[in-house]
Amino acid sequence: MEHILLIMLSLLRVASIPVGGLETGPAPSPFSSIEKRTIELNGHVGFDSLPDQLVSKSVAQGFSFNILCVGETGVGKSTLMNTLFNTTFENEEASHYGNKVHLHPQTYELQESNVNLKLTIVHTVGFGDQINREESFKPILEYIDTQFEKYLEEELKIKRSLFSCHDTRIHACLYFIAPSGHSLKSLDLVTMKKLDSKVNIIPVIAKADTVNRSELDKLKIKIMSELVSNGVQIYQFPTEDEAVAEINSSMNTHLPFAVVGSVENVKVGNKLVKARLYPWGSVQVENENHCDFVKLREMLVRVNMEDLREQTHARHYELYRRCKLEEMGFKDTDPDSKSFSLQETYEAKRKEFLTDLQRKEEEMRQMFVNKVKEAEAELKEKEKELHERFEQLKRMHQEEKKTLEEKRRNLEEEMNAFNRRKVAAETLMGQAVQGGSQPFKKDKDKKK
Ligand SMILES: Nc1nc2c(ncn2[C@@H]2O[C@H](COP(=O)(O)OP(=O)(O)OP(=O)(O)O)[C@@H](O)[C@H]2O)c(=O)[nH]1
Ligand SMILES: [Mg+2]
Repeated sequence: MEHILLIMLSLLRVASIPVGGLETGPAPSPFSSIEKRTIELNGHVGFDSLPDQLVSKSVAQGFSFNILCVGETGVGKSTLMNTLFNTTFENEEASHYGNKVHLHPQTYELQESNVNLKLTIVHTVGFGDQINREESFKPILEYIDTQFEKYLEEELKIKRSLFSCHDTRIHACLYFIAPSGHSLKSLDLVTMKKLDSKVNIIPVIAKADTVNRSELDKLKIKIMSELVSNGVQIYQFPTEDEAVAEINSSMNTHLPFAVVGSVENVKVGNKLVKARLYPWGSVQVENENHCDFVKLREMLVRVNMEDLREQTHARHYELYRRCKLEEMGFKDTDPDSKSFSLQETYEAKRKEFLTDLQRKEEEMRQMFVNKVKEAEAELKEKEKELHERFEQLKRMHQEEKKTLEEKRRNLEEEMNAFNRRKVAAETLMGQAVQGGSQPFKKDKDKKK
């Protein structure tokens, strides 16, 4: 809640910045009612260089592109990335014994001609290795959302640096389908279904050299029909732009691309080519009769890289941002269809937050009082028990005292009786002594 309020506060501040505000969807322009007229220029002014200015500015800024590789352990993700960018990225083989899926991002600075590209490759590690795979998609979804969240936070800052900050949002998700089997596994379907509203999914059949031509054709058809029947939206190469419409619409029919990866250079004829060598021949990665690797590279890197970046921002990020802001209580219009007031929403949220805080405080106080009462009752109970015990001991003690008292009295009486007998005996003895020694002697003998 506090977090939401903070974001709202920064949004409020951001909303007051008149120039270069949020990159939101189309807002009603204050100039829309102004009548526009077309007039002829009498000579060259120079604003036709605007596209060139944009190009040189973009080139100077550099570009970022982020690829997410989702696929089972050992399906060929790292090899394909190395083949695609014609280099050797740092790769570590994943273990099959991880207890959950995690994501491993790595960023590289690449340069081609004078264009700098900050490339981030994110691999899923341990995907498909667990016995229970129900939760396998979650870490992937969380990773994608975290990148959107980071961008949104940057957007909501007072001092924003959207151009210079590293945009880590995923632009393309290469989903590696294992070539074994007759169609998609349920793990593939569930994962793609969960990801399709978050990222541009390009499905690829990995290690396509392990399937023969007719089986591969059947597999492609089966995969596509399963994706359609399960309502999974994969990325479609755009056909609006005339310059690429033809190639893109033709490539859409080749999906999912059946790819082969290799970093091995093999001599074929008198040329060195990337290929996989087998005892019966070689599979050339860049030979379109052998696999669709070239089609994938053309579509992903050469033709549609910018569209993938744009779609990520305009479609997937926009959806994330809209849901997030709505979740926080923002609307474009209020229930009476009046335009939305940021100040009012902020006040309403603040009030809601304070009421919530008060309620929680009251709950905690009540809880504390109850706890104290409980402890008090417990103590009272203990005290009562102790008191009863004390009374019992006291009674026992009194009874014992009484018994002892009685015994003492009896003993005293016995002692008195004894003393009396002793005195009587002594008296008798005295009289006997006085009465004569003979009888006394006789008595003495008798006594003996
Ligand atoms: N037949 C065939 N083997 C391939 C292909 N691509 C990769 N391999 C082999 O498959 C094995 C695993 O390849 P990696 O690229 O390491 O697979 P990965 O998906 O990155 O594996 P982890 O990162 O450990 O999940 C290696 O022995 C590769 O040589 C391919 O297109 N065809
Ligand atoms: Mg790997």
